[in-house]
Formats: sequence, structure tokens, C-alpha cells
Amino acid sequence: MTALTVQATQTPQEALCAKIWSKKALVGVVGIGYVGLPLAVEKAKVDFRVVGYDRNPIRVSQVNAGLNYIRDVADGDLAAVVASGALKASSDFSTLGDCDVVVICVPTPLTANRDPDISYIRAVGAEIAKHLRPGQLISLESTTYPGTTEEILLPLLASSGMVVGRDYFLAFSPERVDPGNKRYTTRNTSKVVGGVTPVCLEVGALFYEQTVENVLRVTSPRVAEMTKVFENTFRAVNIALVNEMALLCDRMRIDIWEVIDAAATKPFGIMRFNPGPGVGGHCIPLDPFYLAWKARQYDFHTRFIELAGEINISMPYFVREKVARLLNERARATRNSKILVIGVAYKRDIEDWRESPALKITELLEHDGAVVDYHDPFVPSLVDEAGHLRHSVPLTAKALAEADCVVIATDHSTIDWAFVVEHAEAVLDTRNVTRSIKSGRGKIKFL
Ligand code: SAJ
Repeated sequence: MTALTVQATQTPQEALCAKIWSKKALVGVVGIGYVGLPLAVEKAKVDFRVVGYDRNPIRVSQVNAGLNYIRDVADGDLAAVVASGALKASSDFSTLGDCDVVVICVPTPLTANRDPDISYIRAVGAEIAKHLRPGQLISLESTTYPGTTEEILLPLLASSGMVVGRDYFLAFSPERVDPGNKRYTTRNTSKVVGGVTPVCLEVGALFYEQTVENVLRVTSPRVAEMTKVFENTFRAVNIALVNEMALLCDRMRIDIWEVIDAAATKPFGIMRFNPGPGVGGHCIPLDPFYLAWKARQYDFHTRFIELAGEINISMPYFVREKVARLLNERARATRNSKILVIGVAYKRDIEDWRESPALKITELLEHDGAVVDYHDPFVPSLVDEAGHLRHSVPLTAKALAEADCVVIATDHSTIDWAFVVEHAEAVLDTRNVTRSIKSGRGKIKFL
């Protein structure tokens, strides 16, 4: 039997695996944001040809011009893979059929009623189904509730008449991108993979093993989906616990940070979480509610998730109260007071301000009649919930001195906190970043 004959009788699985092994597979990444762009660049760096798909024409033209917009991607890496032709971007979804592997990294926000909004997944699933052909792997990475891959995506793809696990392959592998994390990247953060069939699992795992050091196979997409929402729920619940401790310690006049520092010295049985002004970003405040919604279908009320959400959502209101108490000590009302909020990014050293507690704090203080400005070296400007365009003000001695209260909402490591304390009249430090500053200590109140 000649080589040609063998080639002709390759199954879709064999053909795809051969392309993945040889890095000849064309990889499509749908959604080139915080999750998709790092993944696309990682794949292109190991010589896969990659197409980044996005409805946002600005992102598409930026990528094709080799211009980076995601801090976790190295500018040079993006420029190099675009220059070599390994990576290009497109808004033309009709070419999805050309891809051997399609990775879905679209947003999974919440509706106004805090229910899951999987409209992006549905839309991309329908688009992929239109162009589906034998020998394709479809992998969903967006965080979502257990069952999405098999209950939503599979029926969409099955409408093609092709058989999953024989003609095409479907898997779920949650993204674990930790924005701003210099130690753990897409390459060295272990990857969980669940396949609709055992063959889907093997093809999915093979694909990720090309760029990720440690790939863990689990028994189903539901297990992989649940693993991710559990990870973020674990975080939301533990952050809520220390936030509740902060509320209690405030009432009992115990320094919560001294407690957290002391507890963190125990070498076992405890994990450090820090209280703060609230939780931001598109993950921790949202993902647990995907699970809470799904659980209701099983007549199950996820009390931890609901309670954690309630406490974390209450923290900006607590900060508002602390500001009022601090101003009151200076015989000032919040109304007509000038407040400078330092940091609007939802956490240190990133430019992402989505769902940032700093914006809620600003809204509440303005509601109480204060005049609020912000300074953030990572966020030169933003459009807030009310649609107002805001600009970061320079962090000058004058701006600090003119503020009746400076609220530290994000503890960026690039800010000179001693300078802030030296020139400010009064400081509310919600992140404990000024703890080591000795001079001007009397001006500082902590959470
Ligand atoms: N926060 C606290 N106290 C803490 C830790 C965090 O108040 O002790 C606040 C942060 O300031 C921030 C929010 O919580 O406002 C979320 O920050 P984060 O660092 O906990 O999470 P994200 O959203 O930046 O990234 C998370 C990570 N999830 C986990 O670590 C389990 C990341 O690994 C995920 O990939 C990411 O969600 C995601 O995309 O789901």
C-alpha cells in the first residue's frame, strides 16, 4: 500500500493531529482581548499560523500593524509574529472554515439582573457552525456555567449534520489569565481540558500541549467549566470573608491589617487575602453568578456566592461612610468637599478599570455632593457609567494639598506614596499601601 493511499484514508482526527504535531494547523482565535491576544501570540511564537478574529475593527487594524494593546503581551513578541506573518487579524468570520482549530475567547458578562449573558458564545457558535467542516477542533475558553459547551455550543455545531468526536472535535479549556501576573503566564499556567468525547479530549489536549507546560485532562467539559467557576468563586468568597472581617474590626476598633499580617505568619491552614474597597474586573465579581444561576435549575440556592457578592458589593458603600467619618473629624461635610481618588484600575499595575470599585466610590461621593477627581498613571482617561469622559489629573503637591480627602483605591507600585502622604491633608488608604510611611502618619486612616 503506497504512502498516497495512507494519506487518502486518514480520519479527520488523524489529519488534524498530524497538522497540530507539525504546527501546520491554522489556528483561529475568536476574541483578541485580555485572554485571546496572549493566546494568539503564544501559538504564533511556536510557528502556528494564527488568525485573530474580532468584531472590533480598531483591534484588528492594531494587530495587523503590530501595535500591542494588552499589557500582558510583550510589544516585541506581537510585532515579531505579525512581521513574520505568523499572526494576522480579521473581522471576516466567513474564513473560519479555513481554520483547523478555533479557540473561542469571547466575553461572558452579566445582564443588568446579574444573569449570565452568553450571547457572544451563541453568536460565535452559530458563525462557526455555518463554516464547520471535518477535521476541526473547537475549544471554548470563556468562563461560563457548567453545561454551556454541551447544552449551547454542541447543538449549534451538530446542526451541521456532522458527528462530534468523529468529524469534528469540541472541548472546553478555561482561560486562567491573571492580568498583571509576571510570574504566571499563558505558557506556565497549567491548563485544564475537558472533551465532549474521549477523542475530543485527546485532540484538545494535544493542541494545548504544543504551548502549555502542564495540561490536565478531566472527564468532561462540565468538570472543566465547573473547575473555573469554582476557582473564581473560591476567590470571591475568601475576599468577602476578609472584607466582612474588616467591617467587624472597624466596629470593634481592631486594626484589620495587623490581624491579616499576623494570621499570614501561620505556615499552614490559612491563605492570605486582603480586604479592600471592593472587587473589580470581569471575573471575580461576575463568574460566581454564572454558577448561582445554573444551580437554581437544580433547585439549589448557592448561599455562599450570594452572600459573598452582597458583602463585596457593599465595600464601596463602606468606603463612602469612612470618607464621611474622616471629613467629619475635620469638621467638613462630604457635600462640596474636594476628593482625589488615587487609582481607578480594578487592581494594582494594570490598565483595566472594568467593574472597578473606585468608580462606584466616585459615583457615591458625587451623589453626596463631593467634587471628585482621579489620578491613575495606568488609566489616562475613561468613560464612566453615566457616560462622562474623565481624565486622570496630574499627581502634584498642589492637587494633593487642595483635596479635603485623598482616597487610595488602587495600590499601583509606581506611585510615590510618601509624596502623597507628605502633601495630602487627609488620606483614606483602602489598600494598606502607606503602612510603612512614618512621617505624616496622623493624616492616614485605614480601611
Ligand atoms: N482582591 C481583593 N483582595 C484580595 C485579592 C483580590 O480585594 O486578596 C480584589 C482585587 O483588588 C480586584 C479583584 O479582587 O479588584 C479581582 O482581582 P484578582 O486578582 O483576584 O482577579 P482577576 O480578576 O484579576 O483574575 C482572576 C484570577 N482568578 C484566580 O486567581 C482564581 C485569574 O487567575 C483568572 O484567570 C481571572 O480571574 C479570570 O480571567 O477569570
